Amino acid sequence: MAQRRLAGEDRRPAAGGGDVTWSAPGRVNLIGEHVDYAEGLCLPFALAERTVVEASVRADGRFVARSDAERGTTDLPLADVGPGSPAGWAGYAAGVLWALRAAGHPVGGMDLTVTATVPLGAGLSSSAALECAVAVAADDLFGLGLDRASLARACVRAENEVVGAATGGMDQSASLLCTAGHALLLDTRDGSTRQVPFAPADDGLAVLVIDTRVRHHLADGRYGARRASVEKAADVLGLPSLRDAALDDLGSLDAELVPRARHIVTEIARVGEVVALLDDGRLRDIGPLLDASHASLVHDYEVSCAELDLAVDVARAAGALGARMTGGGFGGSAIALVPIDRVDAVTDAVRAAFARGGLTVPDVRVAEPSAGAHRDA
Ligand code: GAF
Repeated sequence: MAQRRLAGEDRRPAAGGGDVTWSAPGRVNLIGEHVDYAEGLCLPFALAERTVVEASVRADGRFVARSDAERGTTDLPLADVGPGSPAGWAGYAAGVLWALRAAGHPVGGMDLTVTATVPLGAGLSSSAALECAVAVAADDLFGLGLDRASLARACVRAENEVVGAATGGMDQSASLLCTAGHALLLDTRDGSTRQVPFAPADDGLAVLVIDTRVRHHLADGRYGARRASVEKAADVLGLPSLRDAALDDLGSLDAELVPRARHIVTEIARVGEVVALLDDGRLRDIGPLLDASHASLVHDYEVSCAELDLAVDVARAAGALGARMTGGGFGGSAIALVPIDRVDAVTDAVRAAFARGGLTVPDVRVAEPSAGAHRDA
């Protein structure tokens, strides 16, 4: 990574001296979409693509962060960090320091240089990867000794309160808690987790990630509108969340809330079914559940888009066992479960279909279930 320096800075190296980096991964969610703000179950796994921060303590109480040309440099006193400030990408990073301080932790100024291999806006949690890399760096540099759940909470506050995106906590938990060769079964009701062995290659399979290159932003209102519907539905039903709802309960809801609530109830059930199949060593059989999840996100939750649907349809026709959009939707990425000997055929078919449609050709890569956030060196 770049080893650039800011001019005239007031930096102290980490204990042990020299430059130290921390990194955190992006994620794919295998299933359990848009249920993390309804106390539901999710099943993400970490990608090999990571955001890396070279970080050190600053004695002058400033937050100074630089990244590649697209993201630019931010420099402000930590005391000026708060809701809406700084705007843009740096809010995710500075917001973590703000949230840690708000929780009473002794966090001071920090200098950061950020590099990332997680594509931005691709629905692969580039924002959470940045937050989580900063969180583990701050935890080490300021000797906080916090557990991963506490760090995840700080990252979620950064995103909700400083950036203003009303997201749930799945992405931050995935980035902090995933382990290589596993998917993370996350129960967002009580925060409990279980590592579920997940090594598609052992079954002759691969999970393809198809980045449609349609960019989305979770603070643009559509995500928040879905969350508000779900919270309203729970309220009308007199429940703390839709985790406790059954399909039979939904008849008393206003017509426009019924499909939204139905997605939540059926998606949580699908996660349970997928986990049962994985526990049984039957990864090959989860395809229909991935397909059903996508259909629910298209018709009931209405968070897909034409490009995601094209990717899913073409992948299936070319030999995928199942496919679905992953992440917040409205663009971003789809995943497809593919026999290894069909990876090239599915990749070529998807790319060719987009080219024929005059669309930007997607990036298609095999996802490797990878490690969560850690100190690198
Ligand atoms: C985005 C959000 F950040 C997550 O909290 C989650 O709701 C996801 O969309 C949809 O499952 O990634």
